[in-house]
Amino acid sequence: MSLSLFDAEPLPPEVIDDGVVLLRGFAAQQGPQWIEAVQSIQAQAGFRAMQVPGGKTMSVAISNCGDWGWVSDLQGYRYSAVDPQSGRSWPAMPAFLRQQAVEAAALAGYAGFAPDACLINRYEIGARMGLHRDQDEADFAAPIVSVSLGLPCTFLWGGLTRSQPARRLQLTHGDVLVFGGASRLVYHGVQPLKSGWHELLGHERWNLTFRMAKAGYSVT
Ligand code: MD6
Ligand code: FE
Repeated sequence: MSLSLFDAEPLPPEVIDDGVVLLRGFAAQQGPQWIEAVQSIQAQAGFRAMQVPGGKTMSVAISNCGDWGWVSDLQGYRYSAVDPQSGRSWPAMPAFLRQQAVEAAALAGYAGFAPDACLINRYEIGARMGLHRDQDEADFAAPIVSVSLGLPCTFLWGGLTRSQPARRLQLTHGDVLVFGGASRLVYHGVQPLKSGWHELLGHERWNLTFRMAKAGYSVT
């Protein structure tokens, strides 16, 4: 029997590392709703290339929703309450996205996750993300919930130091990686997107990362 995109069952949680859980297929059944939500955000705050402090331009295009959005320019990285392109607040986080992210976090053992930011990355063929760690958030006790849509990618899962060898992890449409605990500051990245075609997103991969940018995390 072959399963299509729309009837794929989510698989049991898989522990990747200390504090890191992969929920394969969590978002697959509702893929079209995820995509619709991102398109509505995109209509208000379009994907754009960002410069890194060194002066280069990222190959991944970025947008945000929620109270805070991650931005990068020659001055550095930070969370901003306004979209520097429009001067307006970022689009509100759609309730569907928030609910799904909170549910995924809870399934992974992180009750009380309350995201105030969602960074959205768009990869075209060849786009990549170098090894980095996410350290611009206020409280590293809070996990990050990462959702992959569209074309598959090879995700690099390193260690707490940059020089530690990285494992390769395939992330495909609908996979959700919940990333926290002792591994919250692990180095990670994405290899150049290989050419391919996805029935919902064509030549693209989208990644959404839900974060607690400014809020403190408590499990109550
Ligand atoms: C991506 N993700 O999957 C890039 N960061 O395209 C990340 O950089 C990331 O997936 C923090 C936590 C989870 C992630
Ligand atoms: Fe990251």
